[in-house]
Amino acid sequence: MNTSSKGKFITFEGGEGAGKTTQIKLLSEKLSSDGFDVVLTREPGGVPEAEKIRDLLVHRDGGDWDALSECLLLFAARRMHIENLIKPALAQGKIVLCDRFTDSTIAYQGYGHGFHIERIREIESLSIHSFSPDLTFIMDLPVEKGLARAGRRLERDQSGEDKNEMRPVDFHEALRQGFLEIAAQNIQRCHVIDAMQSVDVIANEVYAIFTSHE
Ligand code: T5A
Repeated sequence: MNTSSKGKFITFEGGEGAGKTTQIKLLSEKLSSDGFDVVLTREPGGVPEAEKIRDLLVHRDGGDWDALSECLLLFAARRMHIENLIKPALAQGKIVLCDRFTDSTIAYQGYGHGFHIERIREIESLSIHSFSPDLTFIMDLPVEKGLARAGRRLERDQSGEDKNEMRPVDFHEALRQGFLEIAAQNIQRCHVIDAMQSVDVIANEVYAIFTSHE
């Protein structure tokens, strides 16, 4: 838990095409116009060292990694991100908005790929001392809707990233279940958002939850 800082650490989570990127940008704009100092970042990535690891994992630049290696790489990237960007920003009283964090590792590597969750928690404890967000939005929608949205977006931007959206529907159902279980286990921190609503309705709900947490 982020207990030692003046700022606020807020994460957005969910399956493919859930609308995290859309909402994180809207919240960032709103908070900036309210006068907050906002840092927008993402995982895996956020700092140069971690962006290199993103290339390895998301673009599959250099081949495939087994489950333990993948987890170690994700937490190596996360540790650099926390130490070099997140903690310094929080110490300066900034609001850090992050697209994905440890909940994604639990959902994707744990629930999705079947790697032991207790093992992931051990690596989390060792590498980042279980540093966690103050507030998390979990964007939830039916799997087929998210994949349809992500597919349309991919056709438009041709990002070339190796997307988990290519995986079978069962994988995405397990992810969705995983995120909902994480939310149920962390009711103070996590807020499940119905991502089938319009962009504006979701943005208002997210902002209202943010202000009620201040
Ligand atoms: N990963 C990551 C792991 O396996 N383990 C980990 O620990 C971590 C941190 C990273 C990949 O790495 C994996 C998970 C991922 O596979 P990413 O960069 O986070 O990937 O990208 P994705 O999760 O694939 O994110 P997407 O960009 O696909 O989805 P978003 O950001 O949730 O959705 P967004 O905002 O881009 O929206 C998708 C489309 O839907 C539209 C948008 O305009 C866009 O076209 N849209 C809506 N349409 C209708 N109504 C709404 N309310 C809408 N909101 C958005």
